[in-house]
Amino acid sequence: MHILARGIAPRFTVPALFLIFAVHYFTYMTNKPTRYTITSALPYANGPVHIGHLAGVYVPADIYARFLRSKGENVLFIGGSDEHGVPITIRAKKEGVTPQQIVDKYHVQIKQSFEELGISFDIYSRTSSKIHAETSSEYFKKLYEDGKFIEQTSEQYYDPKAEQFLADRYIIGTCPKCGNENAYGDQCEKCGSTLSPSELINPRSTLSGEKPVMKSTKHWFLPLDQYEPWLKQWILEDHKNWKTNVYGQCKSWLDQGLQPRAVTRDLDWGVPVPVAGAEGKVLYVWFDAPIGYISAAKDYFKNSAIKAIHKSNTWEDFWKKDDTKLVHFIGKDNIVFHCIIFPAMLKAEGSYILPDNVPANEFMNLEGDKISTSRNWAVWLHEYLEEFQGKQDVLRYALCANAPETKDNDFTWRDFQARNNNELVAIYGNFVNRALVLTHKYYEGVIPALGKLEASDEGVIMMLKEFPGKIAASIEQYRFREALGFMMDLARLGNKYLADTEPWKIYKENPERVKTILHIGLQIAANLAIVSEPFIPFTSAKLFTMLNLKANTWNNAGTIDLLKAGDQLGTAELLFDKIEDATIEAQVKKLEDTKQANLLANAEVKPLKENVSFDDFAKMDIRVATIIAAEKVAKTKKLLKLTLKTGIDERTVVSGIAEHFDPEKIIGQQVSLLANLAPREIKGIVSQGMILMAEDADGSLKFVQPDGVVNAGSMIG
Ligand code: B3M
Ligand code: ZN
Repeated sequence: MHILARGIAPRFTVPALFLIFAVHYFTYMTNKPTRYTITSALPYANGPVHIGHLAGVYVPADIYARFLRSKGENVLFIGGSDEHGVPITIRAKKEGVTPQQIVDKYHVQIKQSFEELGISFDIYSRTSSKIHAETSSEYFKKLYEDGKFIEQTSEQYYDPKAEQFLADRYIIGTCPKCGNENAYGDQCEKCGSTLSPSELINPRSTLSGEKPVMKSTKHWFLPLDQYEPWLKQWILEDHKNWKTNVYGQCKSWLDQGLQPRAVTRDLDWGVPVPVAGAEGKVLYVWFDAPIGYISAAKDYFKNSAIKAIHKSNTWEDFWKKDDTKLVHFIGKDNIVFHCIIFPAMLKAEGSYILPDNVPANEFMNLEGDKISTSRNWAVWLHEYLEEFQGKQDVLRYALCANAPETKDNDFTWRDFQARNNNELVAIYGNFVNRALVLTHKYYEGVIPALGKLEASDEGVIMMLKEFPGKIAASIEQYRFREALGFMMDLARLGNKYLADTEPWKIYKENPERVKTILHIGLQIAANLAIVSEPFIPFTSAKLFTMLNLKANTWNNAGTIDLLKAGDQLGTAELLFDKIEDATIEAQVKKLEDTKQANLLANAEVKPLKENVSFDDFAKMDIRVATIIAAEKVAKTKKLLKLTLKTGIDERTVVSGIAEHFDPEKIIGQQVSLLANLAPREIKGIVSQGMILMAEDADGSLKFVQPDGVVNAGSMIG
């Protein structure tokens, strides 16, 4: 009133003031959603989940959801199994079971392992459910009736032997972009290009291995080209704030120009196309799967008790109201589907909101190699949970600390060990343990009162105040690694505070001072319990119990009012323990065994050469020789000059093994020498003979040598 009376009132009319208010209110509303719909990619239910999925999608999504809930926001966090698509039918065929049996098995396994890792879905649904069949079917029908599709009959590959059209992964051939001979009809896994079956060179059916024929079939297409101008505006202009990897991929798709995209397939596994004349056809898996997010919300709200948690909202509030913020968590291979195709579907339907952001991650590699299900090159979640019981948070922490947010990253077991031992144990665990153990020791676990503050206390209290806001800002911008780093900095702050004030040293001479120090230390630990909850929820829960901390949320953090002097703490327990070298070595060994098994399985065995006569063989003089000197041939990469003792002479042999052996280390070794091979000049050196080598599947070389030392010159034959 005062301000109005003094300054503003004379210059602004009432309608103008209202306008200012309305604009502010509007910005407030647009900045601050009323509710959040958070989706995470629906994993195909044809195999277990691995660390790549977790680091890329589920760990960040869960951090985001937990953080928002801690802030008191109204959150619907959606997950579920993607149970359609060709990979599932192929797998079923291979195992001689039905597709339903495959998805039943993996849906249960995946759901359970997510639960054990603490991924806090409100609902984990599935796309083979009745509610999803209805929802996706109605969705298609609406677009169909509104004339949003184009109908096209075209020639497609057909396998006459299997009597089936060859969609997507039923067809393989050579990739036109990179030459990979085993590219799928929808994608080349080697170079990542999205393909259509007609682009494959030398196509073959994965069902019969035969060359397919062309046969005409009718399908429905979503004319993406019609949405191109709108998408260009919506993404390239209105969403410049999207992550650069996401924005960049979208831009490159849009720059290339969009084509109509078939949303139906000739298959017998999926949601039947709900229009006349579409017998034997189902919805394309990438049409029905994202609608799965919507079905999941419906599925969830079927249970009326649920509504209470969500402020009496309905599923529609989470999907159709403008003050709902929709965020899709996905991996980079799903960007086009979530940023271009699904938004076009939503736009075509007309009554749904669009994603506010799609913070896709890049890929997590494993020990320097791309994660691969077919090569079993992965750390599988269900195995981890079994082998590292009670260590869910260590995996969550290591994956977030190393998350592939801006570029592909590498998970190594050594890094995992270091994150645990040097960070969780040495910083977080150590700080909390010191604060609690000392309070138990000096005050029988009763929280001491805060006394007079010194400058160091005030400094720490001031810094503490900044943390919740700083961590929140990073999470809100999907910078989870950075947020995790700040969370750990708070533990560092606590650690340093205790190290600097040394309560254990001054307890005897100054017990009053120690009360203040431990009071503040415990309050920092309580703050840590709150702000670490999104990242390491199991640890946070333990810490809540140990501190006897009452339900407290993000909004209370940043102060030293979380705990009350005089309250009793719970028992102190170690939050983390050291992971020993032997544990890590066992995991590394497991991966090495996998690598070896893959090599053997894929080893190409050379075909047999033509027969030779015994006389031909007998002409060869093969004998044991001992290496007495070895050196690299100057200016070459591959050549070693060997001096061999052959029993009859000492001679020089030039051998192309320099990349495999250290010259100094092979002196004294015995080798097999083809001694009567005609001499040949190599790089100016006369080579008299050739030593025999065995080449392993991985290209490594080994000497062919007697299994014990024999006289140089001993004949082989
Ligand atoms: N099933 C694809 C994938 O795992 C997938 C995602 C669907 S999200 C709607 O890459
Ligand atoms: Zn390729």
